[in-house]
Amino acid sequence: MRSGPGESVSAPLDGVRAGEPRALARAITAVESGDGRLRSAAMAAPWPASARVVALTGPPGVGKSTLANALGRRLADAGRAVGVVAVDPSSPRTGGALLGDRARLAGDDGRMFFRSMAARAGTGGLAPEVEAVVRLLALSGRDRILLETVGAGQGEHAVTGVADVTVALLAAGSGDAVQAAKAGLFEVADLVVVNQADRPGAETTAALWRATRASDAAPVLLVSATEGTGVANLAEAVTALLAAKPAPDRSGAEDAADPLRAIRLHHVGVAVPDGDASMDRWRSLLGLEEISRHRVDEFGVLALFLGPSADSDAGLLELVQPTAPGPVSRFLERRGPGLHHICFEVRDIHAALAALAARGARLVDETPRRGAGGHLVAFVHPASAGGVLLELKQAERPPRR
Ligand SMILES: Nc1nc2c(ncn2[C@@H]2O[C@H](COP(=O)(O)OP(=O)(O)OP(=O)(O)O)[C@@H](O)[C@H]2O)c(=O)[nH]1
Ligand SMILES: [Mg+2]
Repeated sequence: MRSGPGESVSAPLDGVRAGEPRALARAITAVESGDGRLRSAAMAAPWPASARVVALTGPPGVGKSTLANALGRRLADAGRAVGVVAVDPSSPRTGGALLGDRARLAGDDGRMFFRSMAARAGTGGLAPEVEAVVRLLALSGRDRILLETVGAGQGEHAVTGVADVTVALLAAGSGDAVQAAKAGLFEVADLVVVNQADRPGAETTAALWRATRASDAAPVLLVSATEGTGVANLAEAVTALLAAKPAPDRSGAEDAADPLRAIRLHHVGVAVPDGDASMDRWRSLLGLEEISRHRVDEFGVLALFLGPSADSDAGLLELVQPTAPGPVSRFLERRGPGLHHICFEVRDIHAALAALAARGARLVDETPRRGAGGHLVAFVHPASAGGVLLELKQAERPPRR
């Protein structure tokens, strides 16, 4: 934050914009390893209108990487500049498949840029790094970006916020997968692919899928990623969908120009000596429910979040109880229980901190820390905010408009 006026950020983006594969690879590595400034710069850059994103998602080992490779080559043959990013599940796996993938598929052979990246667990959505890497690929001139993610539970809807078209994969012969898939991503898929169609059971799996779904179900295609059958059909179907669907609004330019524009009150924090006792009081007073509770050792507190109901997007009340000596226990000693801080959610906490620093605000945290629930947070000193301790929290994903 105290370094010069951003040469270190714009220079790597210049290389990316020039389409240099090595500059792109370096920028991805930097973003992947937590370079928040570069990530912000990538997110702030205008999205090239011709770039479209196709998500390939499905259970581990179903053939997503193999299909991304086959589909990518098909699109490259049709004259597209293709980039593939494969998001590895964050749990380390044994057996070498993952490393094999990385080695076999990484790099740029002149026709297609392929890169896998690790994504950390527990974000409940697509990691912000992934979105930034997609943007880097777009900035580098790739106009068809294939995004491989493991669809396994909640975060999967997040992919549909980034992708123009979402393709969900099932393995041939996996009737169980059809059942499991019904509740998840397949609800939002534009296309369903039964992969490994060279194996027995593909037709049965496709029939099962059709039978479990209403008439407006996503069309199902049979594909063998290894043998290449059905890949041309898939490329055609994807291309037709891209032509038919309007691109999502990725401009973000206004918000990017001012990262404090789209802030939203997330919660009000109240310091209390005993969270549970205090919660009982708020329950009977306003009928608030417990939404979540987190022990945050970094801050020496237990945080209880209360709100009208779990699915409400109303602002929350946070009861902060000290579990160890620290700022909150000192606050209680000095002032007793009461209003402790207010927290705003921001779409890019690094950019928001930079903007606040540029406005002369006194930051308690110059770089974000992990707060309740593992979210990135940072505090601004009350001296800069009318006597109120101000918390910023990274939004899980950009607010919809
Ligand atoms: N027989 C057959 N095997 C396939 C097909 N597609 C992929 N495979 C094989 O299945 C294995 C896993 O393929 P990947 O493409 O790595 O699967 P993935 O979904 O990317 O796996 P993760 O990224 O680990 O979740 C590899 O050994 C592939 O060769 C297919 O269409 N038919
Ligand atoms: Mg893979």
